[in-house]
Amino acid sequence: MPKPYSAMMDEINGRLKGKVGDDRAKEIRLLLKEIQFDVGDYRKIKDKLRRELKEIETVEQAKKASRKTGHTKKETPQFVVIGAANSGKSTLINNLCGTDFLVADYPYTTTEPQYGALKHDKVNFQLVELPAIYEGCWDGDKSHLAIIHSTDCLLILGRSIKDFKLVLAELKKNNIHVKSERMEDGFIQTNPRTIPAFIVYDKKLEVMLSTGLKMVSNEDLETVRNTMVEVTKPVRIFTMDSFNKIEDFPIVFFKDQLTIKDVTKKIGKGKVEIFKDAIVLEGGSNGRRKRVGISYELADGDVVHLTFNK
Ligand SMILES: Nc1nc2c(ncn2[C@@H]2O[C@H](COP(=O)(O)OP(=O)(O)O)[C@@H](O)[C@H]2O)c(=O)[nH]1
Ligand SMILES: [Mg+2]
Repeated sequence: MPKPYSAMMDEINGRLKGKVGDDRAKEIRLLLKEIQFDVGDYRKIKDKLRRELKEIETVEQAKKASRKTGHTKKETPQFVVIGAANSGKSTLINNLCGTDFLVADYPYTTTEPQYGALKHDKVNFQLVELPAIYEGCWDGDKSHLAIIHSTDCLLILGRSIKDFKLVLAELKKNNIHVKSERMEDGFIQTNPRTIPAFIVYDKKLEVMLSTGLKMVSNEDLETVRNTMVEVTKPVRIFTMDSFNKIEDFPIVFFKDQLTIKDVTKKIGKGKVEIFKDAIVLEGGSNGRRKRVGISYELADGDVVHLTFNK
């Protein structure tokens, strides 16, 4: 005799309680096998379980894929902008990127992620607005959580301490930790996930938070842009031709201990094998000029000219 709907939901909720990630997926697969009927209420329950399973699989796949990549080669760090409803996410992105997202007085205006781009200090950034965060917002649908998992940085917005507490609690609940700047090696995707982040607050915020994260007022857009640079710590390397002409746009790296070898690799496949030597202008066009080898360590703003054998 099949169980009634409510009894079945109780059993399912009991069995899934406290289970997350792969464990939860495993239990759902078991449940799907065990529930033999696939009509009426059973169909509804199974569809719900199938949907959730798919969402969990999406997140887990994103996690695994990002773990495999290790060092990212990207030149455009992505900031996901998160915050409670009406915390000014769309307004901030519009102001920073010159986009035209819908800004509205009523909450939950943004139901799909929205994208914007900006360039500051010769670094490109991508901004993504996620729909408003509320308590338990990622308990069911995991697709937005997957976006957070695979992003490089977070920009956390709020108008009150309550807003921030909510966002920080939801992140914590979902095993996402925040830190004040990127990892030494770039935007490495760790497990559990630690993401560089900073906070943008409304000037009316009465007290400060002690999160260890940088905090910037939403009225000070220039500082918001500068903080995006500080958090991601770009190493901008300018190349120079044989006539001492320096390129306007740098090659941008996001890792510490960058060497001439990294730049050589970036310039082309097989270039490391034919590398001869390099001229470096330390810190820019007026910097000290020196001839260096392939393992020479570069710093932000250095100018290089590479020479190859052949
Ligand atoms: N007081 C105040 N209102 C703001 C600020 N930023 C946006 N708003 C207003 O708050 C409402 C929601 O803004 P919106 O950018 O759509 O917030 P979102 O839901 O987080 O994307 C709109 O009426 C905005 O005009 C701010 O910094 N301070
Ligand atoms: Mg919005």
